[in-house]
Amino acid sequence: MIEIPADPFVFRCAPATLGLVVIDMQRDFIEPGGFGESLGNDVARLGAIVPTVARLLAGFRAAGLPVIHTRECHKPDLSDLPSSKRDRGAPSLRIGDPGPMGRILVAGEPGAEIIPELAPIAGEPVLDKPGKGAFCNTGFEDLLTARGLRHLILAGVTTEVCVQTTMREANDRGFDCLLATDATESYFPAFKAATIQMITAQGGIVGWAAPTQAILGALDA
Ligand code: TIU
Repeated sequence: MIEIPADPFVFRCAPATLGLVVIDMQRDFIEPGGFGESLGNDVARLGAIVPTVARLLAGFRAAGLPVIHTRECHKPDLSDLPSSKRDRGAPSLRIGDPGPMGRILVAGEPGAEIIPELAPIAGEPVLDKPGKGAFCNTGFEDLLTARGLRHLILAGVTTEVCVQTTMREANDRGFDCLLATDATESYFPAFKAATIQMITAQGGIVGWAAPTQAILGALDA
């Protein structure tokens, strides 16, 4: 049994049902010149968690536990991009436009790739998702179920957008989820803090939260 000291109480599961989901650690969000910056964000904050996400990944790999990566991106013909998502607001670049790292958030373009420091290894699924959450128009639930996974550790960016949306979607589908608090980040510090609070409030209404060291310590034990 794996027991992770967590907020609001211990997160307990059998190793066979536990997986790590790393959300959208893509160049478009983390490196200058990509989608995140085009939305007016300071992307430097997100790069700071890369070593911590790498430690979490290494711990799961060393324990022989499954890792799943996601990427927010769209088909080159943009047939999976609702106009509501493309046309929102007045960004300097829209999804599908040519940018410094290829077409913004389009599958196969350099900007849509996971940053090299956190590259998936052989056997780790990489799920392309057109939404903020990982369950919208993907086979994510089937992928998890086929592997017998019921307990998920979530990491990645951004905390209140794709990570929180995925965590809420998973929670509603019966998965127990724990957010790795130092392996996730937001362009807005207050939003990250609020997300952790709203997830763990009310007895863990959405799930659990714990730092990477607590997770790795439980995997080692
Ligand atoms: N991956 C993800 O969170 N997509 C976003 O667009 N996040 C923002 O915070 N903009």
